[in-house]
Amino acid sequence: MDKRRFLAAATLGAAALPSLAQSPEAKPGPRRAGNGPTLLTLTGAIGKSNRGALDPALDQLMVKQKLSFDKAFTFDHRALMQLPARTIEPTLEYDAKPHRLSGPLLADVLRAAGVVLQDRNRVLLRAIDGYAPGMTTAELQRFRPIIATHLDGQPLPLGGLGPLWAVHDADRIPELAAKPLGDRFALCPWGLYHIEVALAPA
Ligand SMILES: Nc1nc2c(c(=O)[nH]1)N[C@H]1C(S)=C(S)[C@@H](COP(=O)(O)O)O[C@H]1N2
Ligand SMILES: [Mo]
Repeated sequence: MDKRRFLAAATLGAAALPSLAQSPEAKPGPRRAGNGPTLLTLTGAIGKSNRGALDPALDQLMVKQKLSFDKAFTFDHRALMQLPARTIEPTLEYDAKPHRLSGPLLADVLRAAGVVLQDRNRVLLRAIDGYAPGMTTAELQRFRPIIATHLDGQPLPLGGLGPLWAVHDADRIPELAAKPLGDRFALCPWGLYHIEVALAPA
């Protein structure tokens, strides 16, 4: 039971608990990692799944962006918050100021979906606007991006850089810090919602 539901149950009193326990709303969905809307869907070479195939009728954004999959692993905000969080403080190109960003490492998100990265893997990080940079396993290990959920302590908003932003600590990665500010974040999609784990041709 989450805190909000716990408080609601406490307000209603103990007598309300049996019916609350029976309401469909109170039951965790069998295929869901949490109770909130899915924020991130992983497809491709994943080792675990908690949802089935793309629904051509209802998965409208994914249909428009021509995704196709027969299974996926999804995270809601809470499932992402349950992974160990890392904080980085890169200077952002948008205002040339350092900002505190926190969230799980992309590597840990992949691991939670049962991905075992090999040298010839590529991950495609797809954003809501269709921007979809690919990263090789080597780049992933060099840049160690996080899936940021918070900026300066506030949840990242949809409409801004969120709800998720794959971003790295550019100031502390010499190969990136050597570039002009405007060239450091090309592999950092804001509005990230889908990750495809691909196997490069051998
Ligand atoms: N969702 C999304 N993320 C993005 C981009 C984009 O077009 N869409 N552009 C990338 C590039 S090429 C750069 S240099 C930086 C800044 O681009 P932006 O001003 O479009 O955010 O964000 C990166 N992340
Ligand atoms: Mo760019």
